[in-house]
Amino acid sequence: MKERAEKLVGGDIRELARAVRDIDDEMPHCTELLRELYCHTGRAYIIGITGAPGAGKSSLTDKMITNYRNDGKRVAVIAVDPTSPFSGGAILGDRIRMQRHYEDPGVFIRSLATRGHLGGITKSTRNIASVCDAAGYDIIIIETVGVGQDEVEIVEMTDTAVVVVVPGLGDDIQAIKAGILEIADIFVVNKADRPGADKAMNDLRAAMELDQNLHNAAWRPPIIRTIGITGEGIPELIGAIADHRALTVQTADWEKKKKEKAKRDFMRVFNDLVKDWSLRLGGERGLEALAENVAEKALDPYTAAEEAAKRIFKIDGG
Ligand SMILES: Nc1nc2c(ncn2[C@@H]2O[C@H](COP(=O)(O)OP(=O)(O)OP(=O)(O)O)[C@@H](O)[C@H]2O)c(=O)[nH]1
Ligand SMILES: [Mg+2]
Repeated sequence: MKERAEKLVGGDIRELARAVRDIDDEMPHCTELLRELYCHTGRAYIIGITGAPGAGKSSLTDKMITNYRNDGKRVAVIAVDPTSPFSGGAILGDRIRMQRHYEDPGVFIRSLATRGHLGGITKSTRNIASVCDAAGYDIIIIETVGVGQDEVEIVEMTDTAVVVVVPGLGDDIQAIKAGILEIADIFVVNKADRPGADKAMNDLRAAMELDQNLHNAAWRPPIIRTIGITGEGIPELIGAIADHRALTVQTADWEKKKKEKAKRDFMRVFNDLVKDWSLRLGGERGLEALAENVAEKALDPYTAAEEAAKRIFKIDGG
């Protein structure tokens, strides 16, 4: 495993692809690889691109890659679609949208679809981002659809969160309702070539005006107009990301933020581990059997959860 880790850190792309595949398949030996790689992580800058299906996330990402590549940066893209069990369409779409970059050894693109258990996608995304980080990619772009629970967790692992809305369809309003005002560091109104772009800009501005938390904040999320298919507004977007990065790194609580993130990451790794262990509990006191008992009201969920936890930790509780 040490050898695999060394090759990966040394920039071996085949080793990286293999590691990503193994993580995606939830191979048990991945933990050992991640252990080896951990000390090489923490250098990449992680950008989240979130928005409704078809908002233009991949088109924007494609243009951003070009920009970062011209600047000599290596870029990894992880496209996550938690809403689709297969995501064949999305993956194909990404392939077409970012085609020219697939040949570039300085660019690594990978699409993920939900198939494991709930929350599995978040875990895979986090681990794949770590592996890309260790492999020396300067910029990691994580593309996610919508703002479900999984996405919020994914956004939390990014350094700069970009939220993409499009004119019309009431998307902007929906987005504001879903509480993304809190998670967005930068707003993008994409498809600015379409009618209603001004309205979307104004709606966002108005929503931000109402948000008291934003008034005293050191960073007020800028709203940027883009046209994903032509690349209009991309330099402004890249600039805004750089500004946000500079500001967050400068502020006194950057170190604190990093520590909090590390703590949160650890808690998630712990939770994932416990979840994995609990799913392995079999027999008449196994998780499935306990869940069945709860469903039939033969047992209350509190007692059932305690039963399972006691078995995992081999303690008597209390
Ligand atoms: N008119 C117009 N079309 C755009 C713009 N940006 C992207 N599109 C088109 O919108 C469609 C969806 O673009 P994608 O980049 O695949 O969107 P996405 O958000 O990645 O989509 P999913 O990953 O499937 O959720 C494509 O047909 C794009 O060509 C834009 O600024 N203006
Ligand atoms: Mg896409």
